[in-house]
Amino acid sequence: MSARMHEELARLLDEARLEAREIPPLTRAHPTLALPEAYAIQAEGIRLRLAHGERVVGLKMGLTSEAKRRQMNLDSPVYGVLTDRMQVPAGGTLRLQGAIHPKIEPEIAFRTSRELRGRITREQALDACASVFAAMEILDSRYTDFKYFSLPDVVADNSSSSLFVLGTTERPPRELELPALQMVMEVNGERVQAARSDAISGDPVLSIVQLCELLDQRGESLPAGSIVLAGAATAAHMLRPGDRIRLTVDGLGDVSVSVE
Ligand code: OOG
Repeated sequence: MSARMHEELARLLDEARLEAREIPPLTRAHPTLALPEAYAIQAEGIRLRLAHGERVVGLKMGLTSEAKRRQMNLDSPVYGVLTDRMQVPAGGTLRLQGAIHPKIEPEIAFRTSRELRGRITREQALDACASVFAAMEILDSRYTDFKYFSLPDVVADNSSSSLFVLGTTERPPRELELPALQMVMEVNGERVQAARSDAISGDPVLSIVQLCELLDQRGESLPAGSIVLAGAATAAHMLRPGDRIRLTVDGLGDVSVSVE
């Protein structure tokens, strides 16, 4: 597939996002689309957003839990890119208008304080993380019904990234027992999803180790100062207007958003 085709497919996805319109998965018309090409389309899509004044602030991992892999029927972790315009303030409001079929997921996020590259250990990842937060990611897929897509489709679509919210409690990761944090997500006061944080990659910090390996395959590193979403601990929950969603994580307080 030519660089020109990467650009064309990235534009198709970006227009679908901006117009809140579904399109068929790319692999319908391009059944041989491979993962490296899908990451090239994703990178092209990010370039389009940067051209509109957005700034990269970090990366998200996806499909790092068994619950999510089962929900989406996809089998290996993927990453996507986060920009400043995707961040919703804690306690803020998100508008469903402009979204296609948004869902929300409970996550753990990190902020790095130094660059990470290639094969790293859990200890090296921890050394490079200044803080850990409770977080929620709002996914939206540009594909029909948020279904029937393959791994290359979802990667090309920036791994279904849409918005994210970080909690206001920030802790050094070594102060917590990272794989043993209870996470509870409530909608309008009713508990809808709960899991222990080891649902995420066995230990959320291992999502950073996996992310560095995926980036390395593309000759890239994880820059200092990145926000990293470690991936959802549970299946995603569909959003409806009027919902108030609150995630509580042991030692990391709570974070909420309202839907309008
Ligand atoms: C793919 C992205 C999944 C996660 O945290 O597992 C994801 C999808 O579900 O559309 O972000």
